[in-house]
Amino acid sequence: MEEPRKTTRTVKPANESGPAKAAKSLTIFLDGEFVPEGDAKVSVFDHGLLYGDGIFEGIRFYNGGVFRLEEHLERLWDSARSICLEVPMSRSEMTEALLETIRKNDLRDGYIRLIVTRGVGNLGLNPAQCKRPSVIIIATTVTLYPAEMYHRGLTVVTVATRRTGPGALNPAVKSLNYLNNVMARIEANLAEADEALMLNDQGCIAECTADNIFVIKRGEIFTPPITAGALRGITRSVVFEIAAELGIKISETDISRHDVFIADECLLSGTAAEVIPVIKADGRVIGTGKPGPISLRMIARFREITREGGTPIYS
Ligand code: PXG
Repeated sequence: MEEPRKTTRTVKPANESGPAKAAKSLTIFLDGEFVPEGDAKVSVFDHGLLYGDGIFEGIRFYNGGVFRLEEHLERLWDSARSICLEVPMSRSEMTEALLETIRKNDLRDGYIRLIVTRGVGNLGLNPAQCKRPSVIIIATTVTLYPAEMYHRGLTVVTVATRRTGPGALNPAVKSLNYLNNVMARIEANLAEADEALMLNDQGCIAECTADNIFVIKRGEIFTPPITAGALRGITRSVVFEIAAELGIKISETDISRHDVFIADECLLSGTAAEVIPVIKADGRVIGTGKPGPISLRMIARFREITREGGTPIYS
């Protein structure tokens, strides 16, 4: 019998990532100051904690350069505008704070979590009571899925928890309110799958809990449109660029579970997961059961692109 596969997605603090960094505490940017992680604390009256009222970005840096920083900041500001939150810094101040946080932690490759909460208010949910949003920046190392998962591929299951519809909370807003996705993640864990396929209210596939999805059929790539309930993933946009560069047709279209079952190949994209193949969905083997040729080319090119350029951290 096949061993149940452990789910391995974690973004660990640097001090858990290996003996070399074991003693090092992270330096966190918190409301304009750099503080040791032990002192980086927010109020119990912060509405980010009380109500999930806030927004965030997960950003990677590779080889001393921040990957697609402008796109991430643009999405952060869009999320802020959508929820009537004013980011208490300019874009250039944010960029400098972010780069300085990485420098203070002496990192060249890693992951940034940028969070803007509504800030301290009272116990009522009215954000008008909150005087000033809080900005938190954590720069750390990142633990990927183990390298073998990129060769072997992931398993996914469709979960009963539907992706929040745009009429409730638009999934394009990268808010601190991830309970919808957390519920889906719990279902995937219970089913011992690596990720959860989330459907929208119409029963079409929206995305996974922290990744966008692509299916490949007869040499073409298909992905759900943003209107199906997907986040406008930055990694997703890189997949579009690579497809164009490789001359592979890519289009946005509604995708059903059936389309995944009969696909030749399937891929997920996300900042932490990068581009990773899926080889099983709801117990059905996808294609040959091994990452296919387009997936492998996509992953290889993605790796190259991440190492070229990016916003320089140290010059
Ligand atoms: N869909 C959702 C719902 C997401 O939260 C993506 C797609 C991929 O977007 P990007 O821009 O990263 O290509 C996300 C990404 C993580 C993590 O650690 C990522 C996200 C949220 C929470 C954790 O991978 N967002």
